[in-house]
Amino acid sequence: MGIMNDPIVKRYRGNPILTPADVPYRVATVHNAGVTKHDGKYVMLFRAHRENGRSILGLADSDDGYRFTPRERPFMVPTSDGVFAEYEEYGVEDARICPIDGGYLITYSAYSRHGVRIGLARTTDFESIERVSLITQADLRNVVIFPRKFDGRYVRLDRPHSEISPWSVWISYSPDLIHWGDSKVVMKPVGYHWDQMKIGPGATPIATDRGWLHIYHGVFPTMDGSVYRLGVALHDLADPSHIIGVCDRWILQPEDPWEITGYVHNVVFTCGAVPEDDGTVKIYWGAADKVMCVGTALLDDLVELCLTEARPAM
Ligand code: M1P
Repeated sequence: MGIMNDPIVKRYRGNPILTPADVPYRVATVHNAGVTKHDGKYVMLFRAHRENGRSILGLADSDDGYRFTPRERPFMVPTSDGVFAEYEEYGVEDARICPIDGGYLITYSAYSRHGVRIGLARTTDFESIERVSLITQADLRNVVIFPRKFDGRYVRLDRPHSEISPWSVWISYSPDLIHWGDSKVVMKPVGYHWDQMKIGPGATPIATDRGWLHIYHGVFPTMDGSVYRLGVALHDLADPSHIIGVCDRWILQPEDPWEITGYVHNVVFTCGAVPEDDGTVKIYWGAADKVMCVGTALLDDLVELCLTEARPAM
């Protein structure tokens, strides 16, 4: 672990790395992007509000993971085809990318008059996209799929909400990406902690030799509105329903001016992180629901925090 007062996540000096002004079509925000590496290059699938308040997904490409060039046109807009049309009417949001089976699964929030549910789409090349299925009912979002199968089944973390058990993280399993079940709760907000109000899955989990590292978001209510921060949890490698440890402190909080003030104030929110060969991880976050930022951390440091500063998962 580095020097005691060093930040765990080192912000890139060139933040924010993507803003609405960089996009060649009209958008009010650029945030909450899923990011992955495809053919050695970085692909960022960002959410953008149109000026009617509804969201679409845009794509930006990068050679180095820091300087991104948005494509000329949006990548995914609400469809008018088939069963998806009714459920995407209000927009598509907060995509996560899971590399698996030689391609990429994309989970995204589909908003409509019926609430928010999760759509699953697939691509092999980030040129075309195939919608596969709507994989949750309403009022459930933040779905990340593990980039590996367990006993032949896909595994996901998700975030339902109920008055009795607010905004907790659950796990579910599927043989075919369409039918999901064997669900159980794995992690809950803990009273009088930085994430006491709600938690939600963030980036696609990353395999390390000591477990799956999951970077999640947590929310604390204040008299000045909610504060969104990022934290880490470590899941068992063979059985991801078992959480080895949740770090008791956050790893990132709103500090830069564009994290404190924006479309929604005081938000850092991740949908993607990319592990690198040198043991670092690039963590991408939406800042104040308005722009995209990136920072780096050592994977070993994040894992260590889950082990040495752990609190129970529930
Ligand atoms: O405005 C902050 C975030 O609020 C929601 O997140 P969640 O319900 O998971 O806490 C989402 O609208 C998210 O997109 C947004 O960044």
